[in-house]
Amino acid sequence: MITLLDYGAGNVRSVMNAVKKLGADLKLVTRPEDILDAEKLIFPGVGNYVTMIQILHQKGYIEPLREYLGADRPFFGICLGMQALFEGSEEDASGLESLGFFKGKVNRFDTGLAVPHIGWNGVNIKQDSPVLQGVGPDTKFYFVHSYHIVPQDPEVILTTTTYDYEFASAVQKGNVMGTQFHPEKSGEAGMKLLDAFIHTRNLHSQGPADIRGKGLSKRIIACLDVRSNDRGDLVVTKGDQYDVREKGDVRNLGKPVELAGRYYREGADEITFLNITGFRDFPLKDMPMIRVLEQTSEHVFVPLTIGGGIRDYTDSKGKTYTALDVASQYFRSGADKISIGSDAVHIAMEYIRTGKKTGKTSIEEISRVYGNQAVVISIDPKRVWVKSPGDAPGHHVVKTDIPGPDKEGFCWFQCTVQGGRRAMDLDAVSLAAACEELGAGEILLNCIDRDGTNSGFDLELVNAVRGHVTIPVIASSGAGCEEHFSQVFKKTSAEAALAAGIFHRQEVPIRAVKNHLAENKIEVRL
Ligand code: 1PR
Repeated sequence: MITLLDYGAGNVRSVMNAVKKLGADLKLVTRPEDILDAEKLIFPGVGNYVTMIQILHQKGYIEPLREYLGADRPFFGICLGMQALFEGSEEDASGLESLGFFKGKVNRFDTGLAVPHIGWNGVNIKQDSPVLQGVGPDTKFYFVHSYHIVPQDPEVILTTTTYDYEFASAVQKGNVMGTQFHPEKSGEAGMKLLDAFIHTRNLHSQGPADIRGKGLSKRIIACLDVRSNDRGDLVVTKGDQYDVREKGDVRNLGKPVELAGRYYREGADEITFLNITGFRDFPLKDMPMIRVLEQTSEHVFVPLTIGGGIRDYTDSKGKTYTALDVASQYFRSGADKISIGSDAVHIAMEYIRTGKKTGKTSIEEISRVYGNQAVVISIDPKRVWVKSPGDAPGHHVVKTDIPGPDKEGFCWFQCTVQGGRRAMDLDAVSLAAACEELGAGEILLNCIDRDGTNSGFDLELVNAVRGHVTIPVIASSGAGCEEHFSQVFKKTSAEAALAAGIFHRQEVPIRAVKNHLAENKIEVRL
């Protein structure tokens, strides 16, 4: 029997699904007494540290947790659930006490690399623990965080990980352990680790170890554009420069849950669902994407992103739903990140115009509650060619090697809303930079000109945006062969690359992309 401490924020459904899949019974903590009654306790923390500590205090969980830990009973803290074991975090100015089981603090990454640290990274093993059976130099786990622990006592470090510098990525003392990475999002490797925690009687480590792991991988993301076709079936579709109709019908490339399952088995590092008509429908109305997420997260143990229609909404009866309500519903259903498209453009334009943060926009509210790593901005830009930078005042203009129809040598990347239907007076670079300031954690950079063309990623676009943000950028649109992926990783600093058509049509398997990247000395999770 596993007891799960769910304090009500973030995606705990994946942990629940993983535990169930591993054959254990599950009980949720609903009262402080449930903590002391637990046989084995898992504490998955996602989101914002301050919110977590406040809730632990409000619910009266701090003292029973301290008693449980003090008695060396089996405990597994994931991400924030591990950070809570320390004495406090730089993220927390509230002054509320943390669990303080381990001496040391939680600090923000101090690096020139992208923060949050997102993706699959290796671990250097420091203790011979039964939970790490089978973990080796090639094993990778999924990380998503901006803060990391700094334990005072090196003996409690179970693993370290290198991201610019080496930081402690897991701790263990007796039966109490925690990982910064998410085993429930780390595919087979993560499931093995959870299995060992659940099914091993004596978790104590057998002494020191010294195994070195590899570095952060470039991520390969499979994207599923989802909408209802004219018969009302929810299908995965795919556009050519955003036009998803062929001879009048919406292209149908398969069923969302089945395809997501296939991509998981084939080695996708993440899966993204975009509800492409979400801008005009209210996503909670008949909740089709919620069922897709619930069903997918039962058997897919890599991160899931959902986009489309995340904005404030008033229904016909005058009831208002905030973007945070919509996002919360998605997180509860199994999403790890939400992606905001059209709303982000409106928010950024207003922010750039006034220079003021209201604290009330979808980006600010969702990142405050769930952490900025949970907020992705999906950008749908189109090229606008100009003869000289002066022809596009107020926009980021780049010199281009792809001349325009009248041999123009410069261009800017114009943002659009409503699935590319409406062009706005904002460029993609300004949008990305404004959204980062407002609290976004990642950029999904599509490209209408390249979408569905198989002609390769728009490297100039990726470089322009990546050069103006410090958060990770996912290059999207145009992948046609393995070489396009090595090209985007060699010629830009994109952290991830996303593709749709070539995977749906089974033209290029995900494994072939990864093997090609590995042959080209680009770090990937194989
Ligand atoms: O504006 O917050 O409701 O979000 C709507 C979301 O739906 C946005 O993320 C927007 O990008 C997406 N979207 C809207 N219309 C379309 C369309 O295609 N008609 N799809 C659309 C965006 C782009 C990628 C595609 C890549 C890779 N599609 O998702 O997967 O271009 O394709 P490829 O590898 O085949 O070239 P909101």
